[in-house]
Amino acid sequence: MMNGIQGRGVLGLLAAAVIVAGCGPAGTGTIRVSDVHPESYPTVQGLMRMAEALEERTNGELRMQIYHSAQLGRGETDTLQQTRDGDIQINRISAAPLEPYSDKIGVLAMPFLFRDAEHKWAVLEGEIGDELLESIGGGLVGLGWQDSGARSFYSTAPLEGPEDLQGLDIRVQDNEIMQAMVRALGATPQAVPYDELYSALQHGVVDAAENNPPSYYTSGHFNAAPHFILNEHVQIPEVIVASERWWSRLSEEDQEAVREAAQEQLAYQRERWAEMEEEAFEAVREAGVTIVEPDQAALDAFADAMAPVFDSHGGAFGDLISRIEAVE
Ligand code: BDP
Repeated sequence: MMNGIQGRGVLGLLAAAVIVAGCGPAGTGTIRVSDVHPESYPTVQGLMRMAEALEERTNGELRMQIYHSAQLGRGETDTLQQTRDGDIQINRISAAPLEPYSDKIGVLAMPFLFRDAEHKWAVLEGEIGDELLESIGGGLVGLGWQDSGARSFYSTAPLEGPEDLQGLDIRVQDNEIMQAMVRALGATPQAVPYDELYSALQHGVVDAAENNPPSYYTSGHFNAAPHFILNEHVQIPEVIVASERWWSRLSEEDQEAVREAAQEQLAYQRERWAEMEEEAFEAVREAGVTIVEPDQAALDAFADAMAPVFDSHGGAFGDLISRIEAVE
């Protein structure tokens, strides 16, 4: 079968080249933006706010077209590759699958790294946060953060503590530290793209997974895995990244405008996040989900069970972990 480009002739090839560049003549054009979540989800809402800010700053020259609901690919590892290639110009992804694109950002997947949400934001909005964004490479450029709360485990069977996860097949993101964490719990990590996880839970391909309450709710996972334990083992933020291929063609002014727009959406995104978290808890409880709030002993048991991850993976981050811990 003839592919699209072959069928187009010389003019078609030129048009295709413009599409591959992802941008029309210097500084103009539509920016393809990817997100796995549905339109009403706080990450997409944040991107919409960023789009408004960017249009305003560039007098309508840079427009973001947001492809939400995983329209552009099969999971984030896939859309990250497309971003590298320049087919997607901006991607909103979790920091977890960014692990191979930075020697520092993986630190955010360390279990119980942050004392609480304030500590996390003091780190992300401070010097270390900038350092982490700047550390992103491999064809990507880090632009800014979004809130993603904290991740907890959920399962098809009741969960009271870490012992209930032993022997299970647990879906984790594409991230080595997360895989090590699940192994430390005596379970088997399984890589399943986010938008295929509902079916994997439903059909028993995996027994359990972990995520924040808004994702648990909007993905419908609560229907297939109605036992949620609020153990909050990691607080991995969301990241807005750009394709370097596209980025390097922008004028300095436009780069500045994109960076500022990415910064500007954060306050709004965090408000939407807080609202969505409440909504998610309420909705899943109403649907009959059991949310177990573990006591201190159960939380300590999770932290103890996951502690080996610091020995196996912590050393790679040098003094970054202690610098994060020292942030007030
Ligand atoms: C959600 C993140 C999304 C990830 C997903 C996952 O917002 O970016 O794709 O988790 O677990 O919380 O894959």
